[in-house]
Amino acid sequence: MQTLNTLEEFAITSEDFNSEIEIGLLAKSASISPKFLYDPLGSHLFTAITLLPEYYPTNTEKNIFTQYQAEIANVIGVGGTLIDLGAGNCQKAETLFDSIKPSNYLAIDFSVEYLQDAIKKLEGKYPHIQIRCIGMDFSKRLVIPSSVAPNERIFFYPGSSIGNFLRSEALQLLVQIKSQINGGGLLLGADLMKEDSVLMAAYDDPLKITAAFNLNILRSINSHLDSNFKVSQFRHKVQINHAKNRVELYLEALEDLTVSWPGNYKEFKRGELIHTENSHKYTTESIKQLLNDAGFEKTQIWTDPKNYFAVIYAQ
Ligand code: AVJ
Repeated sequence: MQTLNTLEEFAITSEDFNSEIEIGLLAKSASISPKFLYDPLGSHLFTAITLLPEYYPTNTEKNIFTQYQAEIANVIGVGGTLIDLGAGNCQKAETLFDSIKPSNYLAIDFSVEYLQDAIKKLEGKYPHIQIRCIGMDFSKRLVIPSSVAPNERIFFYPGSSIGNFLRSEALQLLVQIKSQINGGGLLLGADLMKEDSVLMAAYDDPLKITAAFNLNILRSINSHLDSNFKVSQFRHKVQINHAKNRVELYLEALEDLTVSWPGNYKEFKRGELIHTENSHKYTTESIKQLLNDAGFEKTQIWTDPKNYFAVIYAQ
């Protein structure tokens, strides 16, 4: 295996994150970036979420890929470099290997240990594909190493992870993707607006897997910052923000408490919230508009019968 993640210029350094985490915690309305959900345990908990019957995005997207596999493969073409943004366990990309026959596969994820385990399993199975991985926080800046084949690039950004970003941030990421596709395209998953009951069940599931996933961010922060968050002092809270077309995840303090870490501390009052995630929901029009604004001129869109989720190929 050739791994790129040891290249210094792309290495994730914990120092970079500590100031970002501190700024978020010390703000009047505290927040933690959702990327910190994906520590080794968090990545496993997210995979568990995708197996929940209530979490419709994964299954719905999978059904769209299955139903329109031939059509999708036809517009993408074969032999390109598949670049997987937020590859996780690489399972979604693997389902495309047979139809779009990539020559190269580059898996990128914030959770690099989890990614490396997944990559090891893939290598033996697909000896004809050059498989590489890189640990990267592309939420701020996406730069594909120049050593990656300069042929057509197919960026793969499934699952509606784009929904974690504010419109301006999403636009910035899409512009960066567009400038690096070399005549290829972007295969994107986007979650669509739907009734509250479906959203609430998906983000506040009865097995409490999503609650565990959200609360685990405190442990992830403890390991980065050497802070002393106690998971038992918080609860998972979900709000639907209709004005902003998004599901919002929070952690609510169950009592007055103080969290400290080397050099600083933060007091939380009972009921005070830490914002941990936005999950924006789109319409087929709003996602097309976003892509057009980022410079993608051509978009093709596939949805499911309930209009829960959209898969788009943008060029
Ligand atoms: C991985 C960002 C697409 O927003 O649905 C799942 C993350 N958070 N349950 C989403 C998530 C709570 C997920 N994304």
